Amino acid sequence: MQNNVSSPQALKLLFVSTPVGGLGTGLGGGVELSLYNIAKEMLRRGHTLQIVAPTGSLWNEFAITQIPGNLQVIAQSQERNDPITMPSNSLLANMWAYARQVQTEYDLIVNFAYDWLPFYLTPFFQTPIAHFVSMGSLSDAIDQIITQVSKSFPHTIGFYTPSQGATFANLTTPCHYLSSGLDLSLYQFCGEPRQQLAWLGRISPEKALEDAVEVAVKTNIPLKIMGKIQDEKYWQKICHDYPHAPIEYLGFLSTDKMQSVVRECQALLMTPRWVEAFGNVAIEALACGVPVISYSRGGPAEIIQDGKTGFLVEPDSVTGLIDAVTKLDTINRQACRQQAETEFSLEALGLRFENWFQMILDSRY
Ligand code: HBI
Repeated sequence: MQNNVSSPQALKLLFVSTPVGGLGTGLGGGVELSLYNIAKEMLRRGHTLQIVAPTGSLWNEFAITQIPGNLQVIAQSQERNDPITMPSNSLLANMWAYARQVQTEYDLIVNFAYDWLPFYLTPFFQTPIAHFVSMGSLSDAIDQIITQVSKSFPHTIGFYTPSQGATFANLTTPCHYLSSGLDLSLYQFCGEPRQQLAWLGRISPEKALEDAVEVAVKTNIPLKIMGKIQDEKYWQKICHDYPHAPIEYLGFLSTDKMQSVVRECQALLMTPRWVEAFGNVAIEALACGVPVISYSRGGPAEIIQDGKTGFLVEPDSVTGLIDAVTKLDTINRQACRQQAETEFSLEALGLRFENWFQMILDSRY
């Protein structure tokens, strides 16, 4: 008997990763964490999964097909109307050539790359492709191809947040907002912080680490910095400009080591110069009971409950950040952990992705 509600049957999923770095190197930023958590939750829910990722990927919990080739230039470093560039022996092209070869073994392919090619290839594939878009609009050529795919393949475009989706001006068809989620058991609550602040993320100009360093200088509160140095010159400039800042760079740490530092901080500072698509680091902090002080821009503005689990500050205002730091004792750290449990559990994330995947498969016929 045909049941009229499409119960989510077990899917054979192929995840194709970002071409900017191996999984586990930190070069993929928030989308690495998202891919990890979604993969873990899909397996827990009984689906089967293969990941295609660059050679040099470090994860060992999943079946990963490692593909060689030259990394793609990061999209943030390009100008909006730059042409699409492809290096010789393109890793991105090699990953998608592999995906094409094996596509019939899968019910659905999920693209995690913020690159023109996978969108362009969509009509040439028999197996449907779900595109998880991990940043806001950055490039005219990528905007155009995303709009084209969203028209021809309804439901196949997914974002973290509505504010991220809104940066793509001409998107008309229904898009999906998947938010994010974490394995909360990896994050331990701390009720009594030390006198220190945290900053987490790829060290790259769009993250405006210099503003957080300025807060450390002006408040003389030590700042613990963690994340991959993506732009070495940018990092050296910050060190040169603020020689006496009370900052400590701890490197790109494992989740366990990172949370053991963050949980003891009074707050996480987020200083996005761009429209942050989500801000996975915000929910990592909340999971430890750490309030988040962020510019009111993009994903963080949809995550933080102003005055309750952190503070939203006028964008690019360092004095606004400093004012918020002085108000931290009004925040109940339990409320921060509670919000992570209510809104950002892995179960909630898995259900959102499962529904999205089912919607794509159901809308094919
Ligand atoms: N740039 N070209 C390109 N492709 C990506 O997949 C990509 C990127 N820059 C950053 C990035 N992915 C991730 O760090 C963010 O999506 C989180």
